[in-house]
Amino acid sequence: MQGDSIYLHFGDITDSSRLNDLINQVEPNEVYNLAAQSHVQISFDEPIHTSEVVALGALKVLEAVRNIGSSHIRFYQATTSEVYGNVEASPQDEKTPFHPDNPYACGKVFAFHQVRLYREAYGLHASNGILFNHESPRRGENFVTRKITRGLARIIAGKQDKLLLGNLDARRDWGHAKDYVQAMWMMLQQASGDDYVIATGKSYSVRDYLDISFGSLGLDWSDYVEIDQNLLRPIDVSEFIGDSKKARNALGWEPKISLEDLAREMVATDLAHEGIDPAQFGF
Ligand code: G4F
Repeated sequence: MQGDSIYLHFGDITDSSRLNDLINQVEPNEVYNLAAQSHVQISFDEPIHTSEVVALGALKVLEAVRNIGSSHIRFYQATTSEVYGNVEASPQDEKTPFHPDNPYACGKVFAFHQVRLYREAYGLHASNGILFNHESPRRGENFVTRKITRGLARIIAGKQDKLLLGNLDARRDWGHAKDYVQAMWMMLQQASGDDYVIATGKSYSVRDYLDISFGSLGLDWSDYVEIDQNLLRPIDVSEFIGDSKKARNALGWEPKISLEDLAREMVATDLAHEGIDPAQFGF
């Protein structure tokens, strides 16, 4: 598929032969592996599929890159704060031990070590970006930030009365995807591959995010939110908070967009999606 400046090639991350063909055909300079079944709760329901995509999928891309035998290719792996699980250490940095608490995170730990191994054993320019939660108006609707802003816009539009959520006490270090994508690119511009935590260093609860987004329209979320026991996970990580000192020093990276601005952007986009002019609410 062709656009103005990008080509989209179809392929399945679990299909090694297709990955090999594509890497040979495209001869990329940089490969970013962002492919995943990335929903934590779904990974409890579909652990095998999740592992095939998240763990073996990453290894298959690495193999395709190694097979081409071309030393100029730089490889980025989307690792995640989920690799830390419920650890005592806070904030988490590159030296914090891994304790994955769901099938998705277990797959990501496997992939992390394969990337490190390919770097050390084969000299591949390969980096793990240990990215904490990153959101934008393009976020899938079954992740909590977007579920909240979509639900809020639908409430304003009169299309739903209630918003069903799970654990409101969970705390996450939420940044804006735009800032985080820049960090991914910066990693591949370095002389050699390495592992970097990318985070804001601030943690907020789901309740805080409700306060910010409903508050931006002058509403009290407790009038609309109900807890659905089915949305509680077998294990949920209570708090993530990242220390990205290494990335700040080595890459010169820092997050620019606050959680308040991110939430307002998401609320405004979802209002517009419902045909409501965000300017009505002072946006
Ligand atoms: O938005 P979430 O589903 O994101 P989660 O589980 O933190 O994972 C996201 O970020 C990770 C780090 O970058 C990625 F690796 C991963 O792929 C994904 O992008 O849930 C955030 C928190 C959780 O504690 C969850 O229990 O919100 C809580 N929550 C409460 N009610 C809910 C809901 N999460 C979802 N998805 N839906 C709810 O109704």
